[in-house]
Amino acid sequence: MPIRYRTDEELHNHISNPPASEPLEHADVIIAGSGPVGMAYARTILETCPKATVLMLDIGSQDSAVAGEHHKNSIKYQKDIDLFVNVIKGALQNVSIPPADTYIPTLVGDAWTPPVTDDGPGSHTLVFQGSNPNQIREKNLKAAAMTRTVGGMSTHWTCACPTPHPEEIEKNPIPKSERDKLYQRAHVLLNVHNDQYDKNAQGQDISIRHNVVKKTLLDNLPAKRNVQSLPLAVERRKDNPNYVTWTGANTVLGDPARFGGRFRLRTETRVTKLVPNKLQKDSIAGVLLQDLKNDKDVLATAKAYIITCGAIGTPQVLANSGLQERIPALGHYLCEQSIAFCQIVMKNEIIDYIEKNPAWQERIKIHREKHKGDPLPIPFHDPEPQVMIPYTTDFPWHCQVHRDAFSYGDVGPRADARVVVDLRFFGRQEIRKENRVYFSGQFSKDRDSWVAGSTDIYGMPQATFEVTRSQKDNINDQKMMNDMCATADLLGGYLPGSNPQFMDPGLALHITGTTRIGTDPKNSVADASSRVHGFKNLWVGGNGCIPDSTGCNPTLTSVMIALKGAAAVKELLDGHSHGHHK
Ligand code: KBG
Repeated sequence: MPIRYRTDEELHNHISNPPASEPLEHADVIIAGSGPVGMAYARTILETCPKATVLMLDIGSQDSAVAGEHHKNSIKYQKDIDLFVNVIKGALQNVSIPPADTYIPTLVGDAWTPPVTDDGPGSHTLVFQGSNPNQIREKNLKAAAMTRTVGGMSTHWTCACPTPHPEEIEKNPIPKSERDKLYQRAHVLLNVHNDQYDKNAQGQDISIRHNVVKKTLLDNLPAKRNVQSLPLAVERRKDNPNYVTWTGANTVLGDPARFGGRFRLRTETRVTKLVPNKLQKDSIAGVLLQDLKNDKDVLATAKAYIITCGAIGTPQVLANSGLQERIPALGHYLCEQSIAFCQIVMKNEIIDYIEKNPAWQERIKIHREKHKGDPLPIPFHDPEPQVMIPYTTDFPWHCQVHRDAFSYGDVGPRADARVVVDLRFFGRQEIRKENRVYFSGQFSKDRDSWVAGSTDIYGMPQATFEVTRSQKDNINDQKMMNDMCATADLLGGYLPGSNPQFMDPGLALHITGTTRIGTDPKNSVADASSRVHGFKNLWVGGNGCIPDSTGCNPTLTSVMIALKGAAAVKELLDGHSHGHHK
């Protein structure tokens, strides 16, 4: 029989007097979530507190030999980037799916069909497991999704790590001088480079396509657009420069063996709820986990608790811990980026330029000797373009002109993939309190079931979005779309099926604000060190901590914020004598 804790009383009693048959798990620090942010916390704490122990929990399984590695490091995907689209599709689980229209007018005979009621339109929709009856379609972030695996989204992310423009970071409470140092460290932990597609040590161009796309944009756009290589968490392999090593959560942690047994990872373990201390209101006493493999509840204790389960998972754990009332900003001030997307087939003019460029003749010759009759002067293993047009005050959006395998945008047999370039432009969203995610449901009194709300397929309270774009957002989006089309026109013609379009809301997977840091507990969840307001031993981490609306990708900034948080955790541990289990 799986163990179930029925009352708060029982949870507290167990924490203070654990029965011999059910010992507590213990570590100095418990980290929920094993993405790059969780790993930045783990590494900093383990390196700066030489005796501290860390227990990391993840709801997902470990899906690669090295915990948290980027799956795109497989040669298979580096040879055929389109295949990776399927990996991402398989990894993402949607957050909020409204019930589908399940009325089938052509169903014949005596087959069961939902009863027709007088409850008005939509009354005969079925609520499937995993669908959310409360979700209003018009306010949904339809494509918002989670990746539940060790390493989280870092197992398939694009690795783009631009530094935000000052307008994209004006609400961040960490002083600029301190931020600059933290960013430097974040660059190191994520192994960020912006030259891995430009020139090698011998001064030769690494990628023909990258260099030609970058040159075309530099030649045709005004200097103030600041066209440059996209900073990426990636490094070209020394043993074979045709391939690269993409950063995953493992890169951020480094080899865990160097910490001896001080770092433990528990997989397929749900962080159900934090248990606040009954007497000391500013302290967490323990955390209730569920081992998903056997459905058993487990209690764990630590000196510090860090929740880094993503911008939806983190507020979900806090809400399920009954903390919503104590943290009114939880889930609010949500921002997500719009995406304008298209793919182009490069112009003849550009292909002619490649054909005639003296610097590339040798490579083209070798390629054509091997592949007689290939009309394209581009070797098959030529790396993809990775170019950025950064956010500026006059063009307040972030632009990636690259080739990226995401859950969409594969080329398949439609064209030769070597001549296709993707354009993705990311627009900001005005920061408004009413844009939010909220969580429904609570345990019944005997903790056997959920009442007054539905749960997600992991048994946690269902997330529901209430997000709309303001008129200001819409006007900005329209300008951004026009800018993307003008940029695309410099490079080529639209690939049929990938004409300019806005993607489903939520697809950027860049939700921010849901656990934002700040100084005022009325409009933020945690302080500048990511310590939750009103608690001395509880931290939050991840994109939800970003208090600004950004166009650029958030991971670098989230790691930067986490590094300050980790220093505060160290301070707390230094106040205790850590390393000794209770
Ligand atoms: O192109 C990527 C982009 O770099 C990113 O960070 C976002 O999550 O997804 C895009 C693809 O949709």
